[in-house]
Formats: sequence, structure tokens, C-alpha cells
Amino acid sequence: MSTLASHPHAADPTRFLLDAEATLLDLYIESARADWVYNTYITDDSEFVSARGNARYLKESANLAKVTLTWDPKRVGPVDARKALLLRLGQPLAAPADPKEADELTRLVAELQGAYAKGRYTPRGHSKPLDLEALSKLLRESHDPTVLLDVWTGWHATARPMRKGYARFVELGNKGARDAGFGDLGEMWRAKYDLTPAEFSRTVEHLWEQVAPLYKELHAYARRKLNESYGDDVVAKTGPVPAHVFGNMWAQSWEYLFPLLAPPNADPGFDLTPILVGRKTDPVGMVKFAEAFFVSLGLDPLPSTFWERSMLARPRDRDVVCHASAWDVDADNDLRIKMCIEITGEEFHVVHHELGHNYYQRAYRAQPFLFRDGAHDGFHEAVGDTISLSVTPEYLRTVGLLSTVPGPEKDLGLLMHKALEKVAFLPFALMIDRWRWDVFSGAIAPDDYTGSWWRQRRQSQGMVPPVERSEAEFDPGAKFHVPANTPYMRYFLAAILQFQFHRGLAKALGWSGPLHRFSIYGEKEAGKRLNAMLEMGTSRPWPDALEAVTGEREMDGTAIRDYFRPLEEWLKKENRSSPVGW
Ligand code: X8Z
Ligand code: ZN
Repeated sequence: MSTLASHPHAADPTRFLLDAEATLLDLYIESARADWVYNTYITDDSEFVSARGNARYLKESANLAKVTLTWDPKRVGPVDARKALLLRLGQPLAAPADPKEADELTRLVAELQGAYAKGRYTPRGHSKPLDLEALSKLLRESHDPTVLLDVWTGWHATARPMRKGYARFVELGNKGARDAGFGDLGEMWRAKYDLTPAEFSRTVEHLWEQVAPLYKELHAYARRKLNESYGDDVVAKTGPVPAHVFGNMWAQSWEYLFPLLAPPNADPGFDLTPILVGRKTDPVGMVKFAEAFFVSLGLDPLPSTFWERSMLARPRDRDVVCHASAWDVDADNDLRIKMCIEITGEEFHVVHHELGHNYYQRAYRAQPFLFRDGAHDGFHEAVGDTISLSVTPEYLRTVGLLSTVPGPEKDLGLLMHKALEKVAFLPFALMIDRWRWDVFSGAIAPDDYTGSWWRQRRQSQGMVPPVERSEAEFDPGAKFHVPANTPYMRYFLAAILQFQFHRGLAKALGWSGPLHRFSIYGEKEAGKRLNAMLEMGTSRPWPDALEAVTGEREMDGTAIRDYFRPLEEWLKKENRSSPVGW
């Protein structure tokens, strides 16, 4: 084990950090490989090996970080100071000083993640247990409220057994964060944004204030249409809406409500899902579309190992973690995605999302190890989504997926479809970590996990559970990122940032049409700007990265409002005589 005395260069920050990076890179590769095996082949053994690798990495980081805390800040240059900070903050977990507790913590995280991946439910009238993909398909295709309720309740019940482990995880995660010098794990997460944790909380609340009026209009309109469709017994005309009728397990995206909510005479007349299915697109074909987009920007094709090593479909014979993710297993060029790709328009966008991570990872691979990360995690999540915003009907025609481009009279329909995906998502993305920050700080106790979760969802999303919940349930555990310990505020920030990138690039390229018709496909200048940001990794404070693409230095919710302006005006008129809010 490393101690202060065992580090010959402890007094020379630059030398010390170079050594630390070499050590950590080695441990990172070992841990990432073990983790890959676990994620693509869940067994007790792979769980053990993955947890062990993760523990080794976290313990070593904690030890190395301790040395940096002995330095006189006046004698540390800015680059080394940033590296030292990232050494403490790089992972969403810190190892408690007690090695036994560190092992227990990483075992718990692996176990919770495995428990989520193994979740199954046999809906009424079915003879076999269904996985999350199959249950999600029922949720988006059925309009029978009893089926929706059964599927929703059944999936949420799979999280019950996680409650005890999660409470212990919170205890140990907090211990690790305190040993690393933070008040609790939530504070450690909020310290990653070149702002104080308190400033960061305020920034997030400000961004939400900027965009909330748009969400509230969409909510009011959706409630009215859902009420007309399901009746007062299922969806009341006022107040919050039950969470099981949005066509998505967590009501985080409402795109499957589009047929119900499309503005009159503005349906763009195409649906990507049947187009992709009709062309017999397979998972590889889906990824090829996304790769070709990045290549059109002047970026390199993916390495051949990407195609050999990625997992693109759910294997028939074993448990895997199906939730999509992108990997750089050697922090260099061993890029992969792990995903159970379904041939749908929704997944077409997820594939672009994942490749955004891979292209980011490759662009910053020349940086020192501690700088191989996004400008902040919201940037990492926003890159592929920015590309997705350029998947316009005009783009689809260019690549042969569409024969005729809908005219401007269909603009409201196009905007509605995007809003159901992007605007509906905002309060969901916000509430998860509002909830977790309170859990980590102790403001929420374990005997109130589910109750507080629903108070948050009601306040942020204007939603309630479709049936009464009790503390026998652990509803937060039914969302991947909670058991997997993936911070979620990144997705809220990404939802804001991707529209800023899009607006910034449109401006830079002299676009004067509506933002939702703008595409960077084939635009080398856009590729250059994006790449300038990607190559920086996390070597500089994030405003520098934002400036490289947009010329702006602050995150700003006006871009998403600009994008949806015509829809918002239409919604306001539609909602004139119905209540807005809950
Ligand atoms: O988890 C993801 C990605 C993996 S980085 C598929 N997303 C969030 C989610 O699924 O809840 C993308 C958007 C939100
Ligand atoms: Zn992502």
C-alpha cells in the first residue's frame, strides 16, 4: 500500500503526479477490463473480480490524493493543482480509509447493479418473466390502463430487495467522501464543476427556472389530452398526472405519446421505427449510420476493434447489463459500446448518444491520464445528443432514410416530437439528484426513501404514482442510475448544453432558418469546432470548452427556449382555457 514515505517524489508535485498517473492508468485498465466482463457476463465470479478491480483503483486514488493534501498550495502550479483536484473527484465514489469498508462498498455497488440487470416480471396473461426491454415495449404499445398499471407496478417491485443494500451503500459512500475531505457524497459530486458545491446548486436551480415555464405548458397540454383519452378516473383534469401513462417506465420521455399529442394537421408523416425496420436495419447498421455522421464532420472512423469487441445486442444465454454505455477500456483507442440495441427511432438516437462518448474519449486520449474526461460530465453526455439534434428530415433524406421532406406546415409536429423527448425529460433529470443529494446529506432518511422520491417527482414533474406506495417499495431503485451509482445531473446539464451547442454552431455557420431544421451533417467547420472542445478533455475549466463551440462562457437555458419558441407559443394558445401547473 502506498504511504507518504513510500512515495519518493511526494515533495515534487509534477513528478509525483506523473508517477501517480502511470500507476492509475495501469489500475484503470485492469478494472475496466474486469468491469467489461462483468457487464457483459454477469456471474458471482465476474461480480467479485469487477468489485475487486474497482476497489483497488479507488484505494490507490485515495492514498495518492492524501499526499497531495500535504502540499503547500502556493508551491503547486495550476496544471498540477487541477490534476490533484481531479485525483480526488475523478470517480463518483471515494474509498473509505478502512480497506474492509472499501471492499464492502465496491461489492455493494456491483451487487446492486447486478440486481437491477436481473430484474424480471411476468405480467398478467403472460407465461414467462419479461426483462425491462420487453416490459417497456408493452408500456409504449398498450393503451389499456390495467395493462400499464400491471407492468409499471411489476417492474417497480423488482427494486424492493435493493433497499437495505442501498442504505448501507449511502453510509459507506459518505464515509469515503468524508475521508476525501468532503461533507458527504453529494457534496463531492457537486464539487466537480469548477464552482463551489453551493454555487453549483444555484446554477442548476437557475437553469431550471429558465426552462420550467416551457415544461409546464407541455405538461398542461399533455394532461388535457391524456384526460380526454383515458377519462377522469385515470387522469384528472387538474393536478399531477399518474406516472404510468406516458409510454415510458419512468415517464422521462414522452415521445410515444406523439400520436395522441400531435398538433392538428402537423404530423410530419413519418416515423423512423418502421422505416428502419422496413429496411431490415440490424444493430450494426444502426451504429454505422451514427459513425458515418461523425465521419462526415471530418473525424476518423471507429477502430476495427470497436466492431470486434462491442456488445450490440442482448445475448440469449446469459445476464448482462443492458443499459447502454460507452467504454474506453484502455483509456486510449480500445473503444466499445455495450447496448441491447432495438430497431427503433428512440434507439437510433441512443446509438448517436453513445458514439458521442466514444468520439470524446478518443479525442482526449493525448491528454495526461487525469485530464482524459469531459469538460464536465454534462459535456460528455451532450456530444452525441448534439449530433442527434442534426438528425433532421433533410438529413434523413440525404442518407436515404426518407424520400420526401415534410414542409414548414409540419414544423409544429416536428417540434412537438422533439419536445416530448427533450422538454419532458428536464424535470426528471433534475429530480433524481435533488433526491440523492438529500439522501447523502441525511436530509432524507432510509425510512422515507420512497415517500421522498414521490414528493420530489410530484414537485418537479407534476406526477404521482398510479397506486399508493409504501416504504416496503424502493421505487428509486427501479431506475438504473440509482443502483449503478451514476450521477444524473449530467443529463440535465446535457439537455441544456446540447441546444446551446446546436444554436452556437448554427450561428457560426451562418444559418438563418429555424433551429430545428439546422443540421451539421457534412459540415467540416462544425467538426473542427467540436473537436477543439473534445481534445481539451478536462484539462481546462469547462467555460473554455463551451466557448470553443459557442463563444459563450455560461450554461444558458435560453437556447432550448429559442429552439422550441414556435411550439411554446402554440401551447400557450392551446392552454388558454385550461389550467397550467399542478
Ligand atoms: O443513461 C443514459 C445513456 C447512457 S450514458 C443511455 N441516458 C439517460 C437515461 O437513459 O436515463 C441517456 C439520456 C438519459
Ligand atoms: Zn451517456
